[in-house]
Amino acid sequence: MVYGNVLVIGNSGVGKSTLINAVLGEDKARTGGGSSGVTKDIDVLVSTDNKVPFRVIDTIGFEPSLVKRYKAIGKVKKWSRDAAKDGDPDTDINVIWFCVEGTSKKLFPQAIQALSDATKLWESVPVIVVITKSYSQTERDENIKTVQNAFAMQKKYSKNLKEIIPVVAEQYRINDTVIVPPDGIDELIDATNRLMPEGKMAAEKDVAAFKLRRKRAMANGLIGTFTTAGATVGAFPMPVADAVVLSTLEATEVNALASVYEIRHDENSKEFLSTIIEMGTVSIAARAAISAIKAIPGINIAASVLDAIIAGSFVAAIGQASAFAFEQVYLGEKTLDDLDWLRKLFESELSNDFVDKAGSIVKQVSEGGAPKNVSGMISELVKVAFAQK
Ligand SMILES: Nc1nc2c(ncn2[C@@H]2O[C@H](COP(=O)(O)OP(=O)(O)O)[C@@H](O)[C@H]2O)c(=O)[nH]1
Ligand SMILES: [Mg+2]
Repeated sequence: MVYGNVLVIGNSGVGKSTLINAVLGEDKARTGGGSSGVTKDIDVLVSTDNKVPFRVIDTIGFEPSLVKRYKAIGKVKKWSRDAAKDGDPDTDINVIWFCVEGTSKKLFPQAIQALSDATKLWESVPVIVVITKSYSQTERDENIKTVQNAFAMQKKYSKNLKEIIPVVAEQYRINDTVIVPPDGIDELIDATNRLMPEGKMAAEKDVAAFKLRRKRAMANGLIGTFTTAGATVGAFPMPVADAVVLSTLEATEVNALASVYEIRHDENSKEFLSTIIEMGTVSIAARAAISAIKAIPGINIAASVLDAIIAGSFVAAIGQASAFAFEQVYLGEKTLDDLDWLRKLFESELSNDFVDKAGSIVKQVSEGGAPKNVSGMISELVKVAFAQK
């Protein structure tokens, strides 16, 4: 059984593939440069019969040329995005081996910078720095210190550095009589196994954070679209009463946001969803907010403009408050039974703060004279005023 994945990165030619073969105990990875020896994109490697209990992912090198390096980083990022999207725990990265070449310690700081850029998605995954080709015993301490210093300069990332292990993956012949034997491979396997449980939890945390960021981005996109639609409904007289069109729009918005946060329509969610719609459209809080905005002294704008601002603001505020409520349920902080909490949330979202924001848009538009593209301009103002901080 394999129970984790190790991502191996480092400049090309540092000895990643040779290292992987030494760890797996067989020649699985292509080595040695030249067109046949270069790993293309990404290779996912396992030992025969899974003797080594983790998968190793060999990557193309991080070339010294910037363009090529960004390409390599892009491949790693794409792989990580796809893996996270699949939601398959077996495609998480649990430990990262970052390979630097023992014979070129001047390049360590630059190489370690590239590592942090390429592995942002796995911001909590443990890192082992592998110093490859550590043929010279006397340079090992100096090399370890250089790695530590390079990490110390990266405040955010330094907590991920768990081990620095010098290795010789294949025996190295210095001259006829001096041969450096393989070294450090067992230590690397042991350290990787030891870090695996921590790496599993870190990967779960990072994937959860990634999914939440995507949900927030999707929710914000939806709220923006519905806000524009709301301002448009408010700005132009409709054959049907605006209130009817708006509450339909708001209900559609709330349902779309619910599905972003994986809240399904069923008996459990029914009351939660209807409470949101009710609070957002017919509640005392909502009515009070509308009267308060209409009563702002000294406003000098057409009724349709005022309606557009109010309608857009409601759609934006309901969207933001629902997205917040759904997120709390999604994260397990609240349940679909917490209706009192939900009512209070909407009451507060549609009270003073709401009137302040919508009121300031009213004043801005009133002072600026009648805008040409009423709904477009208003929806932009509303989006800015109600954007989630
Ligand atoms: N003797 C010896 N050669 C090594 C070692 N590590 C890498 N090499 C050599 O360095 C070259 C590049 O290694 P490779 O694994 O293909 O690097 P990669 O591009 O990072 O995958 C090859 O010629 C390897 O044989 C080692 O530990 N010992
Ligand atoms: Mg290689």
